[in-house]
Parts: sequence; C-alpha cells; structure tokens
Amino acid sequence: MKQIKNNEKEKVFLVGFDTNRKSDITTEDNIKELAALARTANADVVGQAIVRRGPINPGSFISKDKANEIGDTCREHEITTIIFDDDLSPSQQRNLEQITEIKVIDRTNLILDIFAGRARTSEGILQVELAQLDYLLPRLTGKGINLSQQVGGIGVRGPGEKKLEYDRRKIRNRMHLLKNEIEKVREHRQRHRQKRQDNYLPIITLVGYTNTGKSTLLNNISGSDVFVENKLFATLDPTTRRVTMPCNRKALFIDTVGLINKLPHQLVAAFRATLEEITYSDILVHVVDISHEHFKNEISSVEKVLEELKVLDKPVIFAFNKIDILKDKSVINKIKKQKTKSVFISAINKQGFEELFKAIDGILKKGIKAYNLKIPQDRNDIVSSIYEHNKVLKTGYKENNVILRVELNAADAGKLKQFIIRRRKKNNG
Ligand SMILES: Nc1nc2c(ncn2[C@@H]2O[C@H](COP(=O)(O)OP(=O)(O)OP(=O)(O)O)[C@@H](O)[C@H]2O)c(=O)[nH]1
Ligand SMILES: [Mg+2]
Repeated sequence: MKQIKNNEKEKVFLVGFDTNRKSDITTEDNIKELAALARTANADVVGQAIVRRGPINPGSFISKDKANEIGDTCREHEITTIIFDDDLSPSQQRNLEQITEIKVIDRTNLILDIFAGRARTSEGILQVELAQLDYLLPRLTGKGINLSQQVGGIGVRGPGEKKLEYDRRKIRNRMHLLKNEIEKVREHRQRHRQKRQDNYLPIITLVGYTNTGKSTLLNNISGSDVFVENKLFATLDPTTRRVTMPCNRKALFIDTVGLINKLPHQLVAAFRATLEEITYSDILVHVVDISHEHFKNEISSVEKVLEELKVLDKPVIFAFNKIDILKDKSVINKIKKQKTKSVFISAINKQGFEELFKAIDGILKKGIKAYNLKIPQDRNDIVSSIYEHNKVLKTGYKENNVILRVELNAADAGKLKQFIIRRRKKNNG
C-alpha cells in the first residue's frame, strides 16, 4: 500500500447511496458538495459512483460486488482514497477497506480533516483534536489500526495525527485532558464576555452555511481583513470587530464558523465553546447565498444547528447575499413576501448595507430610550466612555457641565442614573 505524504494531492473516488427518499436535495447534489469538500482538502476527484440498487448492506454498506467493482476501478486509475457521502460504521469502513484494498473514509472523516487543516487558534486546535479522537476511538480494532492510519493522507491529518500511539487507554486519557483544556478556554472566554457586557455593546453574530460570504461581509462593513476564500470552511474561529454603523450606533460584529448539511456531531459537540458565542448575541444575521440553487435547504441546515444551540428565539435578520450574480431577480420579490426581516445585499460590492444596518438598528432601538445627561467636565472618563459605547444624539455645554442627549438601554440608564436630567412634571394646578 502506497504511503501518502502530507501535501501530496490524493486521487479520490466518491460514492453516494441513493435511498430514494423524497427530498429536494438529490444524491447528485450531495455528491457535488462532497466533491467541493474533497477539493477543499486538496484532493483530486477522479471518479464517482452513485449506488442506486439494493438495500444497505449492514456489513459493507454497499454490496460486496459493487465494492469489488469500485476497488478495481480505483486500482486501475491509481486512486488512493474512496470517500463515502454517508456515515459508515467502524466495521463497515474496515470491511470495505478489506474488499477494495483501498483506504476508505466517510464525509464526517473528511470534514474533520478539513477542520484539522484550518484550525489556527489554540482553542480551535484543541476542539478539532477532541473531535478527531472521538471519531477514531471506536475505529480502533483489537489488532490496532486500520488502513487509513497506515497510509496517511486525508482522514488522519491534523492534531490527532500527532505521534500518539493508537492505544485506547492513551486516547481516552488524552481526550480527558483536552476536555479540561477546552473548559479552561471556555472559562476564560466567559470572563472576557463578562467584561464586554459590563461596557455594553450590542453583539451581532453572522451565521450561515459555509461559503455564503460571512467573512466578506464582516470585512466590508468593518474595513478589516478576515480570511476569505472560495472554499468550504474558510473560517473556524469567531472573529470580532467593532463597527460604527451609519446611525452612529456602535456594535460588535462576530463572524462564525460556516455550517453544513450533515455536520459531524463530534464537531458540533467539540465546537460548543466556539458556537456558544452565538448564544450571547443580541441579533443573528443569517447570511444566505441567494445565488445557490439550494439556498432554501441551506437555510434549513443552518436552522437545525441553531435549534440545537437553542438560539432560535433571538431576533434574526436574513441577509440574502450575492445578489450581484443572481440570475433570476424575481426570487427577491417572492422572498420579500415570505420573510419580513430580510435584506438583499452584495457583500463583495458593498451593496444593500444601508438596509442591513437599518434593520439592525430597528431591532436594537426597541427597549432603548433617549435621555439627557449632565456630566461634570472633570468626569471626562464617563463622557468618553459614553461616546465609545452609546449613540450620542446631541452635545452641548452648560457652565462646567457637558450636556449630552444619548440613547441608552435600561441597564446603562441604571448605571448613569445620577447624571440623568429628570424632567420636572408639569404642574397643571
Ligand atoms: N459574487 C459574489 N461573491 C461573493 C460575495 N460575497 C462573498 N463572495 C465570495 O464567496 C466566497 C466565500 O466568501 P467568504 O466570505 O469566505 O464566505 P464565508 O461565509 O465566510 O465562508 P466560510 O468561512 O467558509 O463559512 C468567496 O470567494 C467570496 O469572494 C458577493 O456578494 N458576491
Ligand atoms: Mg468565513
């Protein structure tokens, strides 16, 4: 069996299984997405097969004959990896490798591999390693390791690949250690969040399917430089940017990891600390690639994860992106009738941002009132903090005081109570 080097372009073969279940997304669509995932993992997709006949074989998922046939094709074309679109059980994976004599991985394994290659921050690296080990553990046989661990390449790259002996006890210990480390990071994040809440700034989180343009949007509303790429899962770790909106209100915008159909449960579990950011936001901006043929299904996939995180009760604005390349513009009017809180943008051309900000401002305004404050001039610290965090409508000076008209939420109004100028009630008598 050929050893695969880390940066070598692997030739891969994709396999889908048509269950004949009625759904808008066909097996072909799933395979198309699987091919995009494979290319993201630096693989060269050489062939594919969609198995349409017969029930699922519990031992080898597809029939032995079909597996043999695929094995022959792969050897003929020097293909080193077969990727199944469906989750394989550890024994199915092993049996398929025995029949085909080729390394076999599944979609989950592939996604884990991409995440492993993308993780940059210490938190991301810990989380990916945990997810990889969680996936690996049930796949260790009594004899030790299966083919994928022997030949290397896609499926075993990244943190989990470290010279860790494939020994169950050692893996369990390592997982325990990782969980503790992740918990520490989580606590640190919580303290940080507390600080952020103390000087209240509204938090707007960009969520959405992978490759819809979340990072492009963040870059173009904040003038920052977050990594953008036409590949899946360009972003893993949440990036936060402070943005002053045209209405002069300041807010924190957070870019998050893109979601995908059939997102491995190991990843959702391991990335809970990262995804938790979403739980603390005031508004979700759900970025949708309206030019994508199946954008409605992508919305549902994202909503499924949001439901799992129990955040669907938060105000959501749908930002339908990439209108610059949308061919059938009539779609826009149809959506407008169905979804009230939707804006249509082109993140790349900075189009439609005004509408987006207006929608955000509209939601934030609720529960916010305008107050007149009188602050002694020597309390410049307070004045600048207000300028920093709140929307100031008017500024003036009177004697040795700064007079501000400013929008405050209830919490901030409480903190600044001593400076609020109370209007005297009119005396009617
Ligand atoms: N035509 C067009 N392309 C866009 C637009 N916004 C983003 N893109 C492109 O879409 C691709 C993905 O953009 P990203 O900003 O990386 O998307 P993302 O949602 O952050 O992706 P992940 O981090 O992978 O979840 C890039 O090639 C962008 O240039 C847009 O408004 N119009
Ligand atoms: Mg991104």
